Amino acid sequence: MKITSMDLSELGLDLWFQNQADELCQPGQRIARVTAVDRGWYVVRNEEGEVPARTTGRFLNSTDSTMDMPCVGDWVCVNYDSENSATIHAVLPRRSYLHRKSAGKNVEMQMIAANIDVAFIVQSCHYDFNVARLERYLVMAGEGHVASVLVLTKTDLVSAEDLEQLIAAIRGAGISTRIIALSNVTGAGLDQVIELMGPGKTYCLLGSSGVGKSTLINRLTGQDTLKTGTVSDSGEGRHTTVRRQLIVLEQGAMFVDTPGMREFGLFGATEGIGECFDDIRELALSCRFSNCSHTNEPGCAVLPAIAGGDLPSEHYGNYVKLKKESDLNVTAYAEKRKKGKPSGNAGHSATKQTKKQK
Ligand SMILES: Nc1nc2c(ncn2[C@@H]2O[C@H](COP(=O)(O)OP(=O)(O)OP(=O)(O)O)[C@@H](O)[C@H]2O)c(=O)[nH]1
Ligand SMILES: [Mg+2]
Ligand SMILES: [Zn+2]
Repeated sequence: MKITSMDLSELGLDLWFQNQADELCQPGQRIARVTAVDRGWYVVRNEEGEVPARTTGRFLNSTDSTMDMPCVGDWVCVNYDSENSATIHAVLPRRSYLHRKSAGKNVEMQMIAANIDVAFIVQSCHYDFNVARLERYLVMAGEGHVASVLVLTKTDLVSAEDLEQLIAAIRGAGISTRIIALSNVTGAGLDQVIELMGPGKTYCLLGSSGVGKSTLINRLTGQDTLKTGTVSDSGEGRHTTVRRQLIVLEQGAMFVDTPGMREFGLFGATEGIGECFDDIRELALSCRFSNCSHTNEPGCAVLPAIAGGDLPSEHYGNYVKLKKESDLNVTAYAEKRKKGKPSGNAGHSATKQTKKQK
């Protein structure tokens, strides 16, 4: 059915999603965007405002993976049951997504957010900084077709020299992603975030607890929209943010705040790894054997680059580690599904699930 949605463009709706909606939404249903998720409850927003929503039993029966469930940023077909409640009937295919394997041995896959234009990968200059973890986030974003910007917060707590060293460590690892260093306290660097924001665009903040994700959004809204929490003496956050939430700023940009996560796994991230480690990918093209493992093969182009200092060995080590982990998790997940215990899906399968509903 045809749905007019001029105003929804301010929430990020464009022709691509509109076409999916025309196909998937049934007569009487409308398009809305999921702006919050909290244990089985949702909040959806359209041109008129936000209302709480639930999924239908039929929708639940048609999903076979936690990743098919609506997540923040999703576009959905909804019925407005009354002025202040709605039911979700279908999730439109995702153009981009952020997903992860939760920490630990279990193979649980989880959607973090959907239809994100840019991921702000946030680390604090004070205690939290870790290049290998930055790379892990970069791979996750690249895999889901989300562009990345690195944000270093709390510059007010370190010296200019310390900050320079952190940036040098990032560049030294071969990461060329844009870096914004800022202080939520003094406001220095915030203009660079504001400059980057575009109307109708959706940004997602990712990073450990306590790095200042919610504080940054509060700075941008100019109000205490979100709850923030103090950190321990060692800089550890207290997991103040507990739900994922999409905030629409007055300037027109949208921000997804997420609960802090320190450990998370990757799965099926071959494309994201290739993108983040494109220096290694490029070198490997010159290896004599196309299936070179870069461990002991003759004619390997990667090993001499490491030996010669052109390729930082930590950067390479992290590449090997992430690749192995991602492949292992895909295998473990496939095994689990074979045993008939579905709980996630190694792709963004909203397409499959919504098609099935038709
Ligand atoms: N000095 C300094 N403190 C900051 C800065 N940004 C945030 N903080 C403080 O750091 C603490 C944690 O900030 P939050 O915004 O709650 O951190 P968060 O990343 O949202 O944490 P979670 O919700 O737990 O994931 C708060 O006490 C903030 O006031 C900054 O740039 N400089
Ligand atoms: Mg927070
Ligand atoms: Zn090689």
